[in-house]
Amino acid sequence: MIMELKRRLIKITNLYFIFVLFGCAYYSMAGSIPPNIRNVSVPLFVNQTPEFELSEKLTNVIIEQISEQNIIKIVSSPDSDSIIDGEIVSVSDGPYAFNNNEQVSEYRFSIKVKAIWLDVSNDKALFEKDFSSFGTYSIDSDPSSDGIDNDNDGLIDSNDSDEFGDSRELAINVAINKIAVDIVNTVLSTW
Ligand SMILES: [Ca+2]
Ligand SMILES: [Ca+2]
Repeated sequence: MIMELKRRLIKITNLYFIFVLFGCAYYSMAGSIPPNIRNVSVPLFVNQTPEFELSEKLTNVIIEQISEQNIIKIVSSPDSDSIIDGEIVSVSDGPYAFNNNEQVSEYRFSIKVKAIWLDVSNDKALFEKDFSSFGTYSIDSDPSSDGIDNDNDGLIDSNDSDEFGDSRELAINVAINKIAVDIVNTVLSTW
């Protein structure tokens, strides 16, 4: 019972923290938006890697974040006065943790992305930056029973409703989400 309460509290605290984070950032930038930037387009990121569907996933999460947080109006490319353009430069899978027998117990999926936010009318970069992130997974077990906090939210396995399905796929989604939040935060802090 107490554990359950504790878990809920952690989940609520995390949500609250995210809300505060975006809430504050949104509040503090009010009035300081460059007057010529009224909207943004986010074309599909270029994928330089052989990994499938990364561009679609990443571009979609960025667009989702921007509209959910009501940061700036999203329009299609030819009409926009700013563009968030990017490319997925590389991905890699490597050992992350070892067990007592010195065998790999956790792997790490890493992703590197280059992104630029362009002020179209002034042909000027509002930011140009490299982003990287990772997600961890175990190859021999299910994310719901691998003992790993796959999405790093403080909840593990059956205590976390997000931990299910293919473990590497989950690690990829975690890495993609982190990059998207990072890019959106950079947009917010550029103002
Ligand atoms: Ca897990
Ligand atoms: Ca978790």
